[in-house]
Amino acid sequence: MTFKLPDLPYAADALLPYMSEQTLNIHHGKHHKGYVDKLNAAVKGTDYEGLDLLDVVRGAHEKGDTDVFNNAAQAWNHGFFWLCMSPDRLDAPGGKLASRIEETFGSLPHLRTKFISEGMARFGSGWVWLVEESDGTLDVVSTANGGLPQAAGQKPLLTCDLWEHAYYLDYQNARQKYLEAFFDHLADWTFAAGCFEKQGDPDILAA
Ligand code: MN3
Repeated sequence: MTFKLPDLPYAADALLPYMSEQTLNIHHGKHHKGYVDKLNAAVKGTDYEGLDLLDVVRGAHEKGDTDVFNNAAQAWNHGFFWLCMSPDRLDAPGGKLASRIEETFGSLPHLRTKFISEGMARFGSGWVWLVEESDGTLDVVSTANGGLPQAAGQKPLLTCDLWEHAYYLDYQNARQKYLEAFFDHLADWTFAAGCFEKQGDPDILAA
């Protein structure tokens, strides 16, 4: 069994004008595919072969298998990231996630400020996440490189890719403009609310 590159859940031009077709094609077809291909090469003939992607991530994290971890985590992170955006998004979350955001951050604009500032504060490559802690409270965290919140026992609800390959063609060095566009025009609150309401890890193959 080998890991497969999941299809984008929308057309490559569906996120215009906030994310270009060129960015999505290169990001998905070259970067994401590269992580999947390198992961398949790295697990071939090892105990990781045949495991679910997140089990590979967890096992490699525990054993300190850096190459397997980096590629498995990046394969998972990108599959999750595509689902965190939608051309048919709602401007705000509903249901239980909406009330938990108010309880934790005070309001959606306060979460927005925290999400963007956390994304700006991450030096170099990584990811910014809205997560649920094990006690049910929410937080905004960032991880370096391929890191993901499950490694810290947190459940991811929403993420934005902070690697330059995610935004450089469209925003050049203006990471803040990219983060603002993600939060205001791309973030799929329906998906985040679904992750929040479901038990267990978000299923990146569910779309
Ligand atoms: Mn990326």
